[in-house]
Amino acid sequence: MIRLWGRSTSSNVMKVVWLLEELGLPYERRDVGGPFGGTATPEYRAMQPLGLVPALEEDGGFTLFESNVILRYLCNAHAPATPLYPADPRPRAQVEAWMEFQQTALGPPASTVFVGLVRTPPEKRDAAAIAKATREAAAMWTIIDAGLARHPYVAGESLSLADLTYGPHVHRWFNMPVEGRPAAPHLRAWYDGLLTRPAYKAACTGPIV
Ligand SMILES: N[C@@H](CCC(=O)N[C@@H](CS)C(=O)NCC(=O)O)C(=O)O
Repeated sequence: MIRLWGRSTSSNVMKVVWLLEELGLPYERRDVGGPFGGTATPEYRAMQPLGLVPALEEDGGFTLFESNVILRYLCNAHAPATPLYPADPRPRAQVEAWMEFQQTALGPPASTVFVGLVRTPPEKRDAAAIAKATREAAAMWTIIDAGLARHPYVAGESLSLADLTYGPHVHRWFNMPVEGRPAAPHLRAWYDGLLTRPAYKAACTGPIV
């Protein structure tokens, strides 16, 4: 049995839930992190040393952390033929490059914007920090938009793990009260396409909290 530890409001949990739903793999999810707590115990830290979510656990004592690594593991272990993670080295590397871009380039400013606008009370917000992060996130989304002008999905011609890593963030980007959001027609069209996928809708488009 696959057990996913992590609250459903975490973008890093959402992407894993989306994959599990997309692949139709049986799993159970346990709420930990944020208001649920439960991530400071020695047992949890043995799975995720920083006490973050998600963590994956399987029968036999196997555990794993880092959401993008979990995505790759699930495909390798449970769906080795899935087009979401191509076997051919070149398309696989393209998928991995855009997954890395999500973690390192888009993730930090996107997180600052989200936490600032959604999880911070208005009187405590740092408007300058939010504005700066918004500009940085917009620049990263503009790069994704340019790619989506050339091919229908983030890493190429078909849906891949790369798309899954951006899915939770694009829902927030288009639905938070972001000031100065640039026009990104290809990004918008890609997001609208994702919204037609039941697995994406179920995993990534809940209330933004
Ligand atoms: N690089 C890690 C980042 C994990 C992370 O930052 N998770 C956040 C939620 S998105 C977290 O655990 N926040 C604290 C909490 O929920 O208690 C990953 O991708 O798994």
